[in-house]
Amino acid sequence: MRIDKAEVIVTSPDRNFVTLKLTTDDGLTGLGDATLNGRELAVVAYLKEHLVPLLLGRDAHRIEDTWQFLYRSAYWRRGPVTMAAIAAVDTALWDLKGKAAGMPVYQLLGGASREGLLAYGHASGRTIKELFDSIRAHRELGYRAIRIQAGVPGLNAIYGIASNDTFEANEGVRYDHEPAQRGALPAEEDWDTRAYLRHLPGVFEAVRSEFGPELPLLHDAHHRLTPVQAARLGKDLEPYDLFWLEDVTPAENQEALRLVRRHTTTPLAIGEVFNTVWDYQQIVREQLVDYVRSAVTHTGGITHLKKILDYASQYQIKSGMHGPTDISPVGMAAAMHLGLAVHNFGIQEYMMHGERTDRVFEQSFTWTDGHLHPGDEPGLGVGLDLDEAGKYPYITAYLPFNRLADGTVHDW
Ligand code: KDG
Ligand code: MG
Repeated sequence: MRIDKAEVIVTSPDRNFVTLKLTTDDGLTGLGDATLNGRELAVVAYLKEHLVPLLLGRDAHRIEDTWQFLYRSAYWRRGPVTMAAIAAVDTALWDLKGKAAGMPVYQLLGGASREGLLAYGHASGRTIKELFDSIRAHRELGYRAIRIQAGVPGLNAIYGIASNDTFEANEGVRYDHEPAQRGALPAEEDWDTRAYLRHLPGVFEAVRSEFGPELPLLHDAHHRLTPVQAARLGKDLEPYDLFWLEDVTPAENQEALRLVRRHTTTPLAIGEVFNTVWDYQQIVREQLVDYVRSAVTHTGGITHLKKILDYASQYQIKSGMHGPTDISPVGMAAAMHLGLAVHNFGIQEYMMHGERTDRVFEQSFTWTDGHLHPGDEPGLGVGLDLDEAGKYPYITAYLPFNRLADGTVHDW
């Protein structure tokens, strides 16, 4: 089974996606997600200019060897662009191996460790009333775990709070199919950490008294706090029994989490911007977090993320794979196969894709009672309709950024 053809497909149905499609000499095709939100074309160039020529003629069965070859032979290791490109190759090779074997990928990874994957969605609101509406709408969609993001009085625009347009377009479900905004320049938002820290515990108090103690609740701080601010937030949220508090401090400094951990028992999650096991070395060894947030798409594929999860499992740390809409249906399927197979699955983030995206990518996963299952099609169980994909050319889009009241660019 040799790789005969390698194509990079860019499409923008509800948002931009980059997909690698490998075709073998015996006619099988495999797909890999290479979408890097806001920097998509850098990965396209990396794949087209540097990896595709290396792949042609290779034995598609040699997944580990191909991974090591692409990673080590480059000399320049790690980084989101490199690791998203390698992830796409790796994922497409697992898809091919599954099709060649006539088995879903999770079977090749050891078989199912559970019946389905508990998933959480994103409820948000600028006010408590909007937030409650959003939580109710998510429960009606079947979600059994919910991330809570809330507006802060005095701040105009905060990342993760869906806009009015989004609210209306999606009939009350505050889903942002395009968390990056289409446009030539990134949008500017505002931020005030003290106002946020004062406001958030009251939001969780209100949510717990309305929805009771059972519902698993999560929150994402989007890397905006110093260690001591994060420690305080973790303590203040302890009465509300969070499933996790995510990305409290900027991800570069792993030591920051020591201080946070010393002061709070609120479970911590981090890692959606990490790319390799080395980013996790210290925080896993010192048990500074409870969940690792890496996606297959941004962490070198199924092969490498499985190694991270196996390492984490030695320290009772579980998976919490990143699954916003910028993870394509191919990346989501890869996450579901891996999550079903590993023992230390924790929870899966799942923001539903838009209808146009679902027409471009034919999918076979199921969503039952708040749980995902990748289905039993051979490989990943995702197809790509090239005619549909061709209708939606790439559109420049950036994630927003934020400034403090005095104009300083703040962490994100
Ligand atoms: O591309 C980045 C976004 O998808 C990310 O900011 C979303 O933080 C996020 C999350 O937890 O899904
Ligand atoms: Mg996040």
